[in-house]
Amino acid sequence: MSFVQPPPRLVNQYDDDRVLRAYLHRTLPSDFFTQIDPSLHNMGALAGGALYRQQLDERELEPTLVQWDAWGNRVDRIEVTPLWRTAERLAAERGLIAIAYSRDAGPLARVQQFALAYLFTPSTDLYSCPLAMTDGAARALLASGNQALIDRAVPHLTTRNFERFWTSGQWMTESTGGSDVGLSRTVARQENGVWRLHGRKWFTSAIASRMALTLARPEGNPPGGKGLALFYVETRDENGMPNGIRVDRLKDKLGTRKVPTAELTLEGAAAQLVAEPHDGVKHIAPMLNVTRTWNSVSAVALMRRGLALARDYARRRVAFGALLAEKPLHLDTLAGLQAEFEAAFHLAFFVAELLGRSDAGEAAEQQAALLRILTPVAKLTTARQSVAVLSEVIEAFGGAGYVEDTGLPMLLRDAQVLPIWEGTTNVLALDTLRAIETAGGMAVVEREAHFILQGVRQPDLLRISARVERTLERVRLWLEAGKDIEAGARRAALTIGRAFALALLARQAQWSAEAERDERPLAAARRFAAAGIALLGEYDADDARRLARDE
Ligand code: MFK
Repeated sequence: MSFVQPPPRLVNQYDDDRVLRAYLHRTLPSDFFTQIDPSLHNMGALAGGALYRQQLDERELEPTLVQWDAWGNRVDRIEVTPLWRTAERLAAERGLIAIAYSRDAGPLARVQQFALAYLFTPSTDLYSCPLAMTDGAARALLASGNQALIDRAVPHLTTRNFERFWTSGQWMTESTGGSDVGLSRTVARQENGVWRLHGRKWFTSAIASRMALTLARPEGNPPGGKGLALFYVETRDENGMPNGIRVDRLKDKLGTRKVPTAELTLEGAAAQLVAEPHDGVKHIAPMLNVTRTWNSVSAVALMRRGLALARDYARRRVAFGALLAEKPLHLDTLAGLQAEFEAAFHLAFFVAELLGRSDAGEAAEQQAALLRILTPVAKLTTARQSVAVLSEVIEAFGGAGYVEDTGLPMLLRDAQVLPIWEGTTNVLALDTLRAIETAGGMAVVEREAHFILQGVRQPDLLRISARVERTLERVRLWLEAGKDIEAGARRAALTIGRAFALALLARQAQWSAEAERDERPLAAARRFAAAGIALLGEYDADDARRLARDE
C-alpha cells in the first residue's frame, strides 16, 4: 500500500484557542464572560466544522457577474458563492454588526463583536470585508448626524433579522489614486434637486451590497480631498434595477477571490449628501477607522488559522524518523510564529477595546488620541506580520503548502491584501505620524504603555518593560530630531506597533502566570522580545536614493 499523509484537522476553534480565552478571562467581568461564552463556543464549532468543510468544498467557486437578463435588460447582478450566502445570514443572525450597536455590553461590546468576528473570519472566505464596510458605514452615518439617512439605513445595517439586513460598500478608489484619494475625478451634479454622480470607481469591494458610501466632487469645488463630499448611494432602485451604476467587470485578483470586487461606472447614480458638500475625506474617516480595525482583527484571525493547521500537521507528519512536532528546528520555527501572533492579537484587541470606549462615549480626550494613533499602527503592524507568518506557515507544510487543493495557498494570498487595502503600510505610517503630531507628540503612547506595564513583576517581564519604555522614548527623540522623517515613517510606526504589542503581551503574561499558572504567554513575550522591536537604525537617506534609483 502506498503511503497517504493524513491532512491537518481543525477542532472547535474557540475551545482550542487559549490566547483568545485567556484574554477574555482577563478583560471581561466574569458574568459577561459566562453570558457570551456559549455563542463563542458555537461559532468556534462552526468555524472548525461545517463552515471549514464548506470552504474546502467550494475552493474552486468564485463570484460571477451577470450583465444581461434573457430579454436584453442590463442587470449587472453579482452571484456570490454559497458560502458567502451562508455567511451573510450567519453574520446577521449572530449579530456580528448588531452587537456593536446594541449598547447592551457598553464599552465591551466591541470585544464581544470582534471575538466573534475573529472566529468567523478564517472560515468564511473574507466575508469580513462586507461586514467591515457595513460596520464602518453605520459608524460614519451616526457620526454625520444626518438623521434622515440614519433612520433610513442604520436599522438595516445593524439588525439581526436576515430579511431586513443590508451590507454596505465603501467606494473610494479611482484609477488616479488608491492612496491619494484627493485626486478623485467623480463629479456630483444637482439635477432637478437630486445629486447625481458621474465617474468611474476602480476598486469597489462588495458590489453585491444594498448601499455604499462614496466620494465625489460637487461641480465647482476645488481640487484635493477637501473639495470632495461624502455621498450615500443605494445600488438599486425600487424595481431592483441598477441605480445608474454599470458594473464593467470583476477584478482578477491575487487573493480574496471570493470577494466580488468590481470596476464601476457611475452614470448619473442618484445619491444623497451625507454631510457638508465638502470635506469628504474627513467625513468618511470614521468608516476608515472601523474598517482598519476589522483589518487588524482579520490579520490575527488568519494567522491563528494558519498556526492551528500547522500545529496539527506537525503532530501527524513524520520526517527523518520523528514527528515534526518532536523536531527542535520545526518547533523553534513554529514558536517564533506563535509569538508574533500573540503579540499581534493583543494589539488588535486593544484597539477594539479603545473603539468600544469611544463608541460608548467613554473615551476621554487622551484615549481618543490614542485610538487615532493606534488604529493605523495596529493595522499596518498586524498586516505585515500576517503576510510573514502565513508565508512561513505555507513552508511548514513543505510541498503540500504549495498545492492548491490542500486549501493552504489561499491563506497566504488572502493575507497579502491586508497590507494593501484600507491604506498601504507606507500611507498608514504617514497617517500615524500626522496623528502623533495632532496629539502633540508621543507622550500619550508612552504614558499608556507605562500604565499597561505597571503591574508587571516577573523578572523577565521587568526587563521587557524597561526595553519597551526605552524603545518608545527613542521614537520620541527621533521625531523631535526631525531628520528624514518621511523616509523613516514606516520604521517608526512599526517600532511603535511592536513595542506597544510587547507591552500588552507582557501584561497578559503577568496575569496568566498568576491567575492561570500558565507560562506560555511569558514564553511568547520573551520570544517576541528576542525577535526585536526597534527598527529605527542607522539609515541614510542618500544611500536610500542611490539604491532605490540605482544611480
Ligand atoms: C477584513 C477587513 C476588511 C476591510 C474592507 C476593505 C474593503 C476595501 C474598500 C476600500 O475602500 S480600500 C481603499 C481604502 N482607501 C484608503 O484607505 C485610502 C488610503 N489613503 C489615506 O488614508 C490617506 O491618508 C487619505 C486619503 C486620508 C489622505 O487624503 P487627504 O485628502 O490628503 O486627507 P488629509 O488632508 O490627510 O485629511 C483630511 C481630513 O481628514 C483631516 O481633517 P481636517 O480637515 O479637520 O484637518 C484629517 O485629520 C482627517 N482624517 C484623515 N484620515 C483620518 C482622518 N481623521 C480621522 N481618522 C483618519 N484615519
